[in-house]
Amino acid sequence: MGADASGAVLEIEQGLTGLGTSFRDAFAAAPTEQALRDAHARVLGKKGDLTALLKRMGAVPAEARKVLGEQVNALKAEVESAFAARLAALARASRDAELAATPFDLSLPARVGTPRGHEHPIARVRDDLLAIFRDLGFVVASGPEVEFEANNFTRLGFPPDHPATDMQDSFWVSPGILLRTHTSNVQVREMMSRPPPLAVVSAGAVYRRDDDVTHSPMFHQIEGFLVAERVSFAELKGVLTAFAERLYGPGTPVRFRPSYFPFVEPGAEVDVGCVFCALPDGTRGGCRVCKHTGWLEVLGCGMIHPVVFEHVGIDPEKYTGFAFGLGVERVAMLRYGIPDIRLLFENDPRMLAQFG
Ligand code: 2NL
Repeated sequence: MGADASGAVLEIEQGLTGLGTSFRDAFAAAPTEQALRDAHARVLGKKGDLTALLKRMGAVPAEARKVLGEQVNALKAEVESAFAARLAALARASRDAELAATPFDLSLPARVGTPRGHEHPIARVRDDLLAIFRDLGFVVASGPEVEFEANNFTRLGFPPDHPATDMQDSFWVSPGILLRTHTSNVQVREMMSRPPPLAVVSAGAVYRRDDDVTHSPMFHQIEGFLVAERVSFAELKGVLTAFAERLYGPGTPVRFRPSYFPFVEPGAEVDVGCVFCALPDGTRGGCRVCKHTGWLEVLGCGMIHPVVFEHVGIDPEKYTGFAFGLGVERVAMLRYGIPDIRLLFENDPRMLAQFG
C-alpha cells in the first residue's frame, strides 16, 4: 500500500470516529425539529461531513475498501436510528408541553360584533309563497334534483323528441338521468305514492341551459297540484285568485289567459294588475315593468292532462285536477325591484346586506 493510500485509509477511519462523537452530541443538543434536521444534514447531506469524507474513497485500495465500506454503512445506520429516536422524543416533548399548558376556555362567549347571518332573498320569497299555499291547505313535498328522464319528462306526456329533452336544453348526467328541468318531478312522485285526494306544493332548484338577463342555468320554481273527484277550472280559478290576493293584497285584479303547457289541457297564464303603475281608482297608468299592458304575468297553470294521470296510475275517469307553476326569482325581482337575475346569484355582500 502506497503512502497516499494508507494516508487516505487513516484519514477516513479517523474521520468516521470523529463523526461518531460529533453527531451524537449535536443530535442530543438539538432543541427543535428544525435544529435536528440541520444537524442531520451536516452529517449525511450533500454538503455533509460524511459525503466529504467519502470523496477520499477513490484513493483507498480495493482490498481496504470493503472493511471501510462496512464501517461507513454502520455509521449511516447509527445516524439514522439516532435521528429517528430524537425526532420522536422532540415530538413527545412538544405534545407533553401542549397538554400541560393552560387549556383553551371553551366556555368563553363568542366574539362581539360578529354580524348575524340572514336568509337569502330567494329563500325568503320561496318560504313566503309556500306559506300561502300551506294556508290554503296544500301539503309541502320535496324530491331529488338529479332525476330519471321518466319522472322529469315521459310521465308528464312529453314526446321523446320534444325540444326540451334535447342535449342543448337540459343538463344530462348520463343516459336516462338529468338535472330536473322543473319541479314537476315531485308532483309525479307524489301522485304515484298515494291515492287522491291530493293537494301538494313543492319548491326547489331546477336546471336549464339558459343564461342571460332574465334566465339563469339554475333557478327556483314552485309548483303545485290538486287532484280529487269533480275538480274543475272553477277550483283552479278560486285557489289561484286566493293565492294572488294573499301575495299582492286583497282586491288585486286577476285575469286568466289561454296558454299552452305540454302537460295540461286547457292551459292558462295568470296575470295580476301591475303593482308598479296601479292608480288609486283601480286603473293602471302603464309602465316599463308591465310593458304598458297594465298586467304582470305571475303563474302558469291548467287542468292536468289525462295522459299524465294514466302514466302515474290515477284513473282519469274518476279524478280530475289542476296544476300550476311559478318562478321564485321572478317574484323576488318584482318584489325588490331587481333588474338582472344574475344579481341574485353573484352573492355580492353589498347586495345581500340589503336583505338583512
Ligand atoms: C310556469 C308554468 C306550470 C304545471 C306547471 C304540472 C305538473 C304536473 C302535471 C301538470 Cl305533474 N302540470 N305543472 C302546469 C302548468 C304550468 O308551470 O310558468 N312555471 C314556471
